[in-house]
Amino acid sequence: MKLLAVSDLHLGRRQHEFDLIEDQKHILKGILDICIEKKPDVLLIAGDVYDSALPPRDAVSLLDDFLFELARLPLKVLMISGNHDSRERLNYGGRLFEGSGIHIASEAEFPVKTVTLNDAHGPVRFTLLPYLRPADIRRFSEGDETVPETLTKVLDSVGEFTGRQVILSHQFWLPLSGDIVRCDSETPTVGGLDGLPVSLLDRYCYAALGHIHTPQSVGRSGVRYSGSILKYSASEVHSEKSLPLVSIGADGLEDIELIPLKPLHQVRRIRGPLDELCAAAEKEGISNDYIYAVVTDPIPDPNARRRLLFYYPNLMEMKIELPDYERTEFSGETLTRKKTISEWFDEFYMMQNGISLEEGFGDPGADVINKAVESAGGEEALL
Ligand SMILES: [Mn+2]
Repeated sequence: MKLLAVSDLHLGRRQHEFDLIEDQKHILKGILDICIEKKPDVLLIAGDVYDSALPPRDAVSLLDDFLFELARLPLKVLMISGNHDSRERLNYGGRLFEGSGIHIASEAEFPVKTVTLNDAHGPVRFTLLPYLRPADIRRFSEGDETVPETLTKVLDSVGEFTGRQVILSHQFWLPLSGDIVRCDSETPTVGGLDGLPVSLLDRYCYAALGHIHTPQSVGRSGVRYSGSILKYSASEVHSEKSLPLVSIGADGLEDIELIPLKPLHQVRRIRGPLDELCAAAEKEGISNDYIYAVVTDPIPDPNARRRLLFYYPNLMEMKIELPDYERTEFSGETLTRKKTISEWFDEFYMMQNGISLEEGFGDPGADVINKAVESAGGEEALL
C-alpha cells in the first residue's frame, strides 16, 4: 500500500499582507499531479488544513475544489484537524464525504475514529487522531493520570489489532533524545500540550504528523512531520518542502520517497547595504520571488523600501539592521530621554524625508514644533 502524506496547508493564510491563495492553489494542483503520477492508495492530511477557524471564502472554495478532484481519483483521503482548524467547520459534510472515500476526524472523540483499508497482505488500520487540546486530555483523564498515560488510553480506545497500523496526528511529538527543528510560522504551544514522547507511537509502522513546519523524521524514519506546503516564515527560507510517499509492505514500512513540492514563487532572504542590494537586483532584473530583505546601512535610506520594491514587487518584509552602537543608543531609555522633543521630531523628519526640518520648512518649521510643545505644557510635561 502506498501513502502520500501532507500537513499544514494553512489555506487562506496571509503573510505580510500578501494573499497566498494563488501559491496554495498552485501547490494543491501539484499534489493532485503527484497523486496522478505516483498513484498512492491513500492521501493523509495531518491537520492545519485552514489557517484560521474562520477561513476566508477563497480558502473554502479551494479546499472544496481539491477534495472534489481527489474524489475522482482512485484513492482514499484521510484528514484530521489541527490547532488552527475549527473542528465543526472542518467537519462540514464529513458524513456525506465518506461515500466518496474522504474520511474526516476533527472532533475529540472517545474512542478515536479509525478507518481500515486492505491490500494484498491484509488489513491496515488507520487511527485518525484529531488535534487534542489540554482540555480534551483533562476530559479523558481519570484520577492522577499523566498526559502520556491518558494519551495511551486514547490510543488504546480503538481496541486490539494485530495487523499493520498507521496514525495521523497533529500533536507536538518529541524524540526521546535530541530535539527537532522548529521555525517561526508554527504557533508556539503556549497553553498547549508539552512535547509528547514519541515512544507512544511505537505500535504504528507509519505516523503521519502535522504541526511542525520543517519536514523531518522524529526518532525513526517511520515517524515523520511532512512539514508545511509553503515556506510560511523567513526562518524557512532553506527548508525545502516535500511530501513523503510511503510504501507499506507485508511487514510494515518498506520505503519513504520524498517528493519535492514546487512553489509558484521562490522565497529568498537578501542582506547587505542598500546600494549593493540594488546593484545586484539591477543585474538580475525584476524578480517575482518573495523577498525577505535585511538592509545593513549605518544610516538607513528613508526610501529603502521603495527602492527595493522597484526590483522586488513581492517584498515580504524589509528589516533595517543597525550596527550595534546605534542599537544601544536607540534602546537605552536614559539616552533617549536626553533628546528634546524637537530633536526627536527633527530626527523622525530626517528619516522619513531624507532632509532636515530646517531644509524642509526653513526656521519656522522648527518653531511650529517648539510652539506646539509649549502649548502642551512644555518638555517636562510631555516626556
Ligand atoms: Mn501549522
